Amino acid sequence: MNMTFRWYGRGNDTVQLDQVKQIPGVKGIVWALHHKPVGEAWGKNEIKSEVDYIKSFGFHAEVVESVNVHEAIKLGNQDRESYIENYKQTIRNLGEFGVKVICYNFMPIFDWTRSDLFRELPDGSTALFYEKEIVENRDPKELIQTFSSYSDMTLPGWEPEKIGRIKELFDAYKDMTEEDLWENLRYFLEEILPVAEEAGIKMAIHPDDPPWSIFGLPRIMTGRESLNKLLSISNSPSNGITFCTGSLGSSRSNDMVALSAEFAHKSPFAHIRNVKIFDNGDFIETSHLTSDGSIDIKGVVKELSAINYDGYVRPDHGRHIWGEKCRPGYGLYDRALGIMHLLGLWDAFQTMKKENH
Ligand code: DNO
Repeated sequence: MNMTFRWYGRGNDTVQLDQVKQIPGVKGIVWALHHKPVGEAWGKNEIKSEVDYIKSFGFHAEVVESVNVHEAIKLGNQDRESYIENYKQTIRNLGEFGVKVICYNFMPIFDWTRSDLFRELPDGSTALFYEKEIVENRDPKELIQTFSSYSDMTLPGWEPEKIGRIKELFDAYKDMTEEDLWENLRYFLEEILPVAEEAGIKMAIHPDDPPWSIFGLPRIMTGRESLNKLLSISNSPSNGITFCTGSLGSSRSNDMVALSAEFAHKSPFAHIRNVKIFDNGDFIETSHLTSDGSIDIKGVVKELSAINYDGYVRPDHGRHIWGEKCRPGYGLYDRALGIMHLLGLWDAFQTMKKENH
């Protein structure tokens, strides 16, 4: 496995790359041009500048998370064509600078959703929390306002420009069914996959987080059935999955060890993190340790080791520990602990495999 670390860019992250450099085993930085408005093509000069900077620390810059998909494409609007053209241009430009994987998602309006960014855990640290009751009864506008005004660092997926358009967006999705959304995803993929193949890039769809419908909006990347359906759209080697244990795993109906066995080989990128699910369906993010949450992280890494997984992996959201002030879920300390845990498991499983041969 090719260990990576997500970073939000110069002046846009509390974590610096010389700090990441001191985490053992990290080979690459997962990046994006976070200042680009969704839908605009990424230019070569701006890509080069970011890639050069990342490489100057000795990291590779082969994974981009995310190139976000404009709502017009998800809605299947007439003006989707120009946004798809821009997306293709971005793919080509990223390919020129050695990018191998692009993570994207197809969630209407909202990306990842939580009710609380700093819920206290029993050990005094804080983490992202999802309280069903609150999310289901809250006005989505209020939620978006809270999250987008959290700090001067925009949370990905909660860009303030959405606030002004929220009513218009909800109206646009009013009659959309899951089938319609699938159809728009299929259309998008059929357009972009040949371009991605030519550019040597794998597209890796991120599952919905949480993997169920919120605010009455359709959500389609939710579990085993949807992953199979996605793969059935095209057998292009560029049609892949971002295997996110925490997103899929916040639903009890998803057995993450079984899903790793089935889908790891179609997942060029994996996000590995743990969540603890409560009896009423609420969930909180925890440390990466299996015993701290509801997901068998050890079992997932064992499956990855079984196929000598050579895709990119990153620890996902960590807790906020030791008083660190950071982007919610994206501090240095707990993700560094997560990396050491994942690499420790990996080393142990790989060694056992060799000894058994
Ligand atoms: C949240 C992330 C998501 C993810 C996108 C991928 O922390 O897991 O925002 O990057 O959904 O497109």
